[in-house]
Amino acid sequence: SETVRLADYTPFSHSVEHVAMTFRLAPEATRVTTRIRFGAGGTALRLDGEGLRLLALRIDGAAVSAEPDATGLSLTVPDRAFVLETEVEIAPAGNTALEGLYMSGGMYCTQCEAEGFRKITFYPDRPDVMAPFHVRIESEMPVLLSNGNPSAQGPGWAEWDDPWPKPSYLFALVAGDLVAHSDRFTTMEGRDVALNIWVRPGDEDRCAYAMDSLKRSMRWDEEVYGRAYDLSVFNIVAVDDFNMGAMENKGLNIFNSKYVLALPQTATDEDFARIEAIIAHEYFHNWTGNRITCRDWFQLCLKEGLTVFRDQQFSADMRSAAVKRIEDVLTLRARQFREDAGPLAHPVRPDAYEEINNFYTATVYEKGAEVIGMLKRLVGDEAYGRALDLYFERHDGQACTIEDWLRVFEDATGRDLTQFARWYTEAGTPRVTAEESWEGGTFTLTLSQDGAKVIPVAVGLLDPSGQEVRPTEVLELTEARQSFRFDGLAARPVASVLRGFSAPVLLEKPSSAEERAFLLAHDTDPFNRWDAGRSLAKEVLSQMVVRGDAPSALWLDALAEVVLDGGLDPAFRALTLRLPAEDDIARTLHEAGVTPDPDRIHAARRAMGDALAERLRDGLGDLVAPVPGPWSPDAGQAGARALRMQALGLLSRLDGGAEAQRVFDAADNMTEEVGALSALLDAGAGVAALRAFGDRWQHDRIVMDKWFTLQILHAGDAPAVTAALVEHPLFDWKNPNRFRAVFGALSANHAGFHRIDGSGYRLLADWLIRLDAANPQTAARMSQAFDSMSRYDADRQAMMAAELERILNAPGLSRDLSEMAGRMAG
Ligand code: BAL
Ligand code: ZN
Repeated sequence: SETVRLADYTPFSHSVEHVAMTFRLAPEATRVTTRIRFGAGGTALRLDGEGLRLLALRIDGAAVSAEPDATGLSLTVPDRAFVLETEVEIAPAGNTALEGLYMSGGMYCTQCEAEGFRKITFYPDRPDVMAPFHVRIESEMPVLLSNGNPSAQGPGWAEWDDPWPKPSYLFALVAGDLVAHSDRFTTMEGRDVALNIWVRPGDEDRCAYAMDSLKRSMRWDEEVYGRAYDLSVFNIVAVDDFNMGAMENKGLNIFNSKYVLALPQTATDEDFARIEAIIAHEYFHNWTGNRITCRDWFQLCLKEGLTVFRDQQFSADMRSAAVKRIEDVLTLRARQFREDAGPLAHPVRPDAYEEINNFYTATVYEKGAEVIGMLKRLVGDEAYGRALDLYFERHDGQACTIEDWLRVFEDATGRDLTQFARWYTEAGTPRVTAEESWEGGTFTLTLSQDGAKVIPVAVGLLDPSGQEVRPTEVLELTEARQSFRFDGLAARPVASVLRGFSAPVLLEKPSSAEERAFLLAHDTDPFNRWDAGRSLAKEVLSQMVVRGDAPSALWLDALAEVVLDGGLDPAFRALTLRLPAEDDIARTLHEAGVTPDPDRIHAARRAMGDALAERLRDGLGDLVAPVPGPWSPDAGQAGARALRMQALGLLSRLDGGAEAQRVFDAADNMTEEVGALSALLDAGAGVAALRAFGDRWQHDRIVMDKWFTLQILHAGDAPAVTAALVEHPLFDWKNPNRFRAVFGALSANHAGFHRIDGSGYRLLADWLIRLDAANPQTAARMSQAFDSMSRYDADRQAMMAAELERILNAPGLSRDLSEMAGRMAG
């Protein structure tokens, strides 16, 4: 396969002044006519195009004959402005890859990012070619949608006009038998905007939360970033078969239905929070991504890192900033640190790829957002605001690079960001070491790093009674080793380092268990308070795995103190109660030079939970009491339910699941239904509840995904349970959500996936090979389960390597999966 390199970037030969398209929709033979007005640009024109049957080609009205090759069309064109017309035929019904124009549940829809538009028509399918589009759709379907504003319609047709120049990856078209949940929004500029969420008939009562989230997102972007919406209509469509979470097409966002549809009975609190975040994320892209886009796909983090950062800010404002930060760091460590530590590690701005779809990663998205958070921390909130204003002013309508982005900050602040730019170009998680000394009233903190980056390290100091004696200050680590002095202290302080997780680094700070228990009890920074408990728990768990120790009383007592403190936010207490994941322990052990044994890790984590249940025995009754008040999706109630469900899981270890069964039977919301079912499954008492759940929800695709996931996640022998479930009539493997529900759960069941008989590895590889023939993008994404190979013992490594080899030898393997398996096989 060919490698695409950042260093090889060259601008496109021609400008595109305008695009007019006509779609005559039919499942097996859709006709697409495209009329492109090109500016002058020389006589050689190369257009992308894949799987298109070319029917006609005209230049300035005169027929031309040309033969497309496998990836596009090369033409000789006039050395002046000209109009190119093409007519092609495509077959959306057979498109199982879900890229380009395809069908889902009887409706037509599109997914063009990153390179799907070339499966619709011949075009310069690259983000730096931007043009206004006019689209005509002809179809018997009642609802016909495209980007921009509606311009005209009649029986069997509709026309749309998008005045904002956009790259082809933001093109979208939908045609279906749909109903809308509608509302209106008036922008701060006085524009009246029609808001519609389009769903299949019967789903319209499940859109209220997504609509509410949309309106709050629109207001928030006006208030916080000064950005208003710019069309007369904003459409969202829910689609069941979708490779990603959602897509920010201009004026026509297309969503995976699980991130739109929600009722208290069908969606958990986590689902509600994710819907709010993804609705916001796609909406925010209208400015960070659409109005200002990427010059090339190497710059993907320009829009994704920034837009994730913005949706994180939004969720923090809507909910609890402290809890949101902890959740984001949990995700970052679980996904991005893992990625950075393995064969798939790459810089936030990669410099080479074979298949760009493989770079929609935790590194580009989540680390990309962390880099922006660091930049904001370094320059301060006020300067960040000025820099963003300048970014929108200077680059509106352009396709930009990370250099443009950093230049804006340099110009707004006068700061040289040459060293900071390394965060974009160097892969890997930096290690920062903190050492302390105390002499004559002066506390010295010495920080060192294994690289040469600018690292903002937020630090605060507490006195021995737990009072804060130095508020949070951002230290800038720019050298290999630097000392920072704090004078005039009456007693040796306890340092709280890397507050708020001020940089995405591995912090090594030699400190006693007592000191961490002290921080868990007293730190005024909620993130570090939680993280002190986390690091203590990891240490205890590691010692249980390696030395067979019992869980330490110090940890149990310190944790009980927080969990039983009714004055603390229940969401925070619930997070503190959450034990480190087995995969996280495996990574931590590996980093410490210990080969992780998945069975021992699993057993130790169970023993840890049992000990915790014993320690909290007297308090669990109160903690599992029903959450008062009518159900609401807000952060307060969600936090209370999270704590209740954590406690229920512990109680089930003591009562065999009796209380969980009562909660399950009485549940009127999905959070408690799933929480109780999980507790029952863990207690080995879930057979009846699982059957009841399946009977109740068998007609609901989104809920049934949970039914598949839960059984595998809580299975003793996950591969065996998975192997049985793929025979289930509802296992529709071509639906990405269902495939992920099953095989995502298999790889998330750490002990099960890594069974020493190799059955987990084999089963996943079998299905990746099968899925690859239908949907390479999702197959490649799911193959990432193998990226932790090098952590494990020689037997497991050999078995994983053999499966990767088997994948690589599969006939007709896609570029997507071939690149991923090749990188992981080494
Ligand atoms: N642009 C792909 C989907 C998203 O990040 O919003
Ligand atoms: Zn995005």
